[in-house]
Amino acid sequence: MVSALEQYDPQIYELVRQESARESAVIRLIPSENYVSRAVMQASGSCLTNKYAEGYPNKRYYEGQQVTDLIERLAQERAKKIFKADHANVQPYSGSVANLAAYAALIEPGDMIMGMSLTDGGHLTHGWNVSLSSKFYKSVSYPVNPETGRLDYDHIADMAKKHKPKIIISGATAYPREIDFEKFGQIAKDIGAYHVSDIAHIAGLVVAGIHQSPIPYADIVSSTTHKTLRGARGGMLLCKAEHADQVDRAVFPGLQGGPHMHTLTAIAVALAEADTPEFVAYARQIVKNSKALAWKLMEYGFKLMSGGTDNHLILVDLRNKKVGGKKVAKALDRARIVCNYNTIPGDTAPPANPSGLRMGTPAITTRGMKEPEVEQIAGFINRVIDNINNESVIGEVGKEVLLLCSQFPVPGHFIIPNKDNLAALLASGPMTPWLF
Ligand code: DSN
Repeated sequence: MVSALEQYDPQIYELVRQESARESAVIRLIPSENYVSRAVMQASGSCLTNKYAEGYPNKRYYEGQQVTDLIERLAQERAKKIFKADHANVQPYSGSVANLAAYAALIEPGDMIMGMSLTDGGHLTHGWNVSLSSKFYKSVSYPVNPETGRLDYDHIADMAKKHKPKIIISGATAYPREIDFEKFGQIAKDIGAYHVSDIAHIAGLVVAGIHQSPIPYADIVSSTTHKTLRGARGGMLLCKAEHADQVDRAVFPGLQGGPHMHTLTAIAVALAEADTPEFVAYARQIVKNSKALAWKLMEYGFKLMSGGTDNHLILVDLRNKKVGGKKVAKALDRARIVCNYNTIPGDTAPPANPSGLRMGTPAITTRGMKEPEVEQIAGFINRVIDNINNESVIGEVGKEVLLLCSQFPVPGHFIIPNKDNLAALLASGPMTPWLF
């Protein structure tokens, strides 16, 4: 595949090569990113990209589905097995579409939904005001407790009784603590609402039994397939048998046309990978690494939202460091440490330059890094922030990051910093670590 790409489109080939090198030569701390296996990549780049398969197995609108039906059934069965769900729809193009399909399956436009505030850690599609989810539906957002940084279930219950939403959404994109899905289920039940749970971030931890599963307590569970779950990028819906037809109709023909069969095929591969003891060990290590990162950063004087983490991510409050999140994220990027700036609960700074940094450990765990490497990374982060205006220190940290990366190859990538190219890499400028 690579040589064909090189032959027919050398420009794009070179850019793919550079991205591969970049991914190998940085510490990837964006909690929603990961590295898929070579098998997942191979399935994603396969001939399944050629096939239209509108509909569902045995109910398609195009012929030639002898193979696609088998693949989709496998993906469905694998998803049902690892999540212990009655029904799985593996067609959503993304988590955002999956969330909209979950709402469309259960309520009518104009009804009310209630999800976590985006600035406190929710997602755009949980009813945030710039998202279509707040235009199709009325929406109200619940905050985290500003003192503890944690979900306040009594307050959420009070809000539910006051606003009477038709759907209560649990789940987050920047919440470092375990979510009590049973409580959410009860809050929804008490007001006769549906409970939709979005486990996009923590799906891999749920599969591994490290985070409580919402399956027994939610009407529909929505997820992405790529974050901790480590598959190709896509979405998925899991639900009780009673909602299966509505869910399927909401995805197709409600919101989508033909599923992206190459992605669906790659997701099937990842679901099999997730059904192994190695995956459980990986998921456990994600949390150990996240806790190690939290503790070490706190030792360096960093303030963490909620004072720590139970899952794969941490949210750093930079206000005591007197520097904005954007400046820090960009300096860390120059030191080859990639994370994202993020709002923190109660942030008075604008979302384009908020007071927080979000960091997570799925990708470095996939590379095989453990607590000693995480402590080293925390040291790098501390040095960069202490020397935020000193490009020479930032460059030095970048070189040390590269040395660390050279010991932990990225699965599925054809370029890594290694003993043959490391000297040349270290000699290259701090801003161009991947141009080799
Ligand atoms: N964009 C994802 C994240 O980074 O958390 C959420 O969809």
